[in-house]
Amino acid sequence: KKAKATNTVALSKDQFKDAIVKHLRSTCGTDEARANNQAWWKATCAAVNELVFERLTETSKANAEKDSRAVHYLSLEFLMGRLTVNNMHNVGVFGAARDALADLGKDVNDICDEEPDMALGNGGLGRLAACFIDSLATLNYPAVGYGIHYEHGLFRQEIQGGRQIERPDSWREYGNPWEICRPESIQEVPLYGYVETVFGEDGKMRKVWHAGRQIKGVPWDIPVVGYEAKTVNVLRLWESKAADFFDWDVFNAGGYIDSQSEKSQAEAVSKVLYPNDESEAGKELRLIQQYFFCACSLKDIIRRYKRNHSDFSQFSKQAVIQLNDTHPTVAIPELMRILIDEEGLVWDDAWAICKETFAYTNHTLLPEALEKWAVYLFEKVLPRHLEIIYEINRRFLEDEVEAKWPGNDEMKRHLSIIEEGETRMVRMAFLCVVTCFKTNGVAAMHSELVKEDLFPEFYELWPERFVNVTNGVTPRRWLLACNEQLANMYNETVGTDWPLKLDELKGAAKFADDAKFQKNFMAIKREKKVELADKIEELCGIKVSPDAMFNVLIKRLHEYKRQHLALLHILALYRRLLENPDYDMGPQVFIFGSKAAPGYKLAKDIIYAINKVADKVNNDPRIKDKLKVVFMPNYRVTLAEKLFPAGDVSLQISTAGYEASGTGNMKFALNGALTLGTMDGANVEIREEVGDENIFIFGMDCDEVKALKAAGYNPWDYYYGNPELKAVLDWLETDFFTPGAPGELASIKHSLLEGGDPYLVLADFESFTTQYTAVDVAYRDQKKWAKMAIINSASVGKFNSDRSIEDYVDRIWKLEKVMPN
Ligand code: DL6
Repeated sequence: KKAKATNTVALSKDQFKDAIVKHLRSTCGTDEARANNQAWWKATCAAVNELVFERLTETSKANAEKDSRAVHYLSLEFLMGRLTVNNMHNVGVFGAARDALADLGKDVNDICDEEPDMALGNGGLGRLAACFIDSLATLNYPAVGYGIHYEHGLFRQEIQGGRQIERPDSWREYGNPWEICRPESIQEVPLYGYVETVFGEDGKMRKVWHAGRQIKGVPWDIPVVGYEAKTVNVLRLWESKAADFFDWDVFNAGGYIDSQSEKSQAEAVSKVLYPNDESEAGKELRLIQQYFFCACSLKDIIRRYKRNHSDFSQFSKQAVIQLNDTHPTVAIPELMRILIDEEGLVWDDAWAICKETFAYTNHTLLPEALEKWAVYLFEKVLPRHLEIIYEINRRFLEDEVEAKWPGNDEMKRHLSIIEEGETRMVRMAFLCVVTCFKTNGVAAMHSELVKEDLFPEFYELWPERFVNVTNGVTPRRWLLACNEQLANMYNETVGTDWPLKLDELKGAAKFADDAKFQKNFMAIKREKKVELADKIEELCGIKVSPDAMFNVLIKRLHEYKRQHLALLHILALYRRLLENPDYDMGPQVFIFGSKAAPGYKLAKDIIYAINKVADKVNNDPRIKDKLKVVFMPNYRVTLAEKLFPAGDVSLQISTAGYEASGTGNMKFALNGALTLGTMDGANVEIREEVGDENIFIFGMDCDEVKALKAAGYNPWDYYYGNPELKAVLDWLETDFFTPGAPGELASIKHSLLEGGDPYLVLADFESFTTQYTAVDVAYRDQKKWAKMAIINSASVGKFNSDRSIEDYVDRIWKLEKVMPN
């Protein structure tokens, strides 16, 4: 039994076949005999789009007619991955398309493999945005995602000699069938220049921003297809172009290069996604990127609002703007500027509108990721916005801080949106919290830390503004599309409504002890492991056994995520096996997938070390294939879709208090992996759902981490206190893994000892290795393991992104559903 197809729009196999052939000819200018796979893919997408575009038009018509309140999700990142399979599932034609292609002599997987990943994001934050817009469409909520149409998404990672090499990613080099250019909605964006104070005939003072440059924002719309395709919303991505890019006079006078320079400067704005989600980068260009997409998006929102409204009195009732982290914060002073300077509102009215329109999601507690912009940069690029920020700050400090803490200048300095110092900085997170009617964290524990540790005084001022919305993932992509076998098993067990009501998987938990169910469940897991093992051999040339326990650690590389803790454990296992070839452990494979920010040296050193250790371990006959280590290059959504279904053990090993939520942890559990993790982020809530006996928790909790740090953490105590830990750390300094080049892996040891081990890797090592022994023992009891895996998969309905969206709607957005005709 296949997952339920929509009755309203689905096509039969024959209809689909006709549509593909028609588009091969009329859209791709070829035919069945000559077409290559790229053309087959484009023709297939065009056939799907016949359904998608119709629903897109119906959706925007329904929204316009109802003049409904909508959420505008502003995000510098949308990590969409591929869309073909997802869209086919959501419009209910996957089966028809697969069979139609088969009849035409084509394999659906080969055809869909032609699609490049739309990698317009770095990691969790960007992928969350993609899941959220999927859920918004599925739940029929009026919503627009706004972002940047980067020419190059996140870099493509190659591994050469064990090291990460970054290559440009060109996701739309040969065109992308999912996007539609909308020149009718182009926007102009001013930059630089100066502000003039003028007095009108009525004697009123006005500010006029004389911009030094203008660039153009060209919108590209990606349809966002809700499951069962009732609603098709839009992700609108802005591409930058020169306002008047070609200077004929200069060109005719022989200045061929100069005539192009404005064009290249303008186009640089949407050229690349900054490959770092944890700190500011690229300074001026990045600030311009942020302003560019906020300015275009606000103009777009206001244009749509003005179709039905002649003043701004209803604006905040019609539009809610969600700031996905602080990256779009400049939208706040931009809306103030538009309302005051262009629309003639007085400050108080404009401020009231802003305060009711914006909401802010915080995704990190790491101090280096909390954005600050130098005042001098603002003054240069956005002089009027700086004035507005100063005024927001003045009123905040003089009115609200003064009222709460009278005469307390230290508190004013502490809470000021402007940080004083050698270089004065604008604290973007403060600007968000001061303005937004809601600030949310992304998991229960994180939201508590946002209140207690990050913004305690703001929480004291406005406790009602702080809420939690635990993250979620879309089950359409992360189960239905990526694990068809398990999806079908659930269809047979609990019915076909689970892609919309993930809680219904709970019905499968009662079979957790059933021998036949266990056998089928584990057979599917094995099938996915075989598929992954083939992929590993293809990409890495390493043979791994699908009967080994697959331990998977896939996420961006960062010290707080502690990939190096897993590496130390691997070294310990290797050492135990060398010392005692009969050391009692089941065969294990450790699989990593991770990109490091290009400028983050230690992160790149960790990738190198994993690869060097892998070389040695995988080729050492003494350990008889009991241990294998794999680093899969170019980790991205498409690879993730193969990794999540195949994992046995989901490694979620961040230092407690540092991972805001995590979403990979949810995808693994949904696909029947057991978590080995710390009490961090959403691991805490996963444990609540699956039960203490079905998860492996290790290490210090958040309070213990804080206490150890406060008491003065000394990593050397752990180094000298644990001979195995000392031995593996010392090993990194030898040339055992890098023959002839001793010390090549030493930076890891140094960061953990001389560097002070900021993320307490050594403190958690012993607990980690001990708990891993328990995992190994549990895995070798396959009946017990099957039961635990089934309970995990069946119990994580809470982590459906539809639930997250309903929480946002209930706690923040207050939207109503609109059903297109
Ligand atoms: O909320 C989505 C995701 C969380 O699941 C991760 O725990 C968190 O690390 C990630 N945060 C970022 C930081 N970006 N910034 N700024 O990506 O968000």
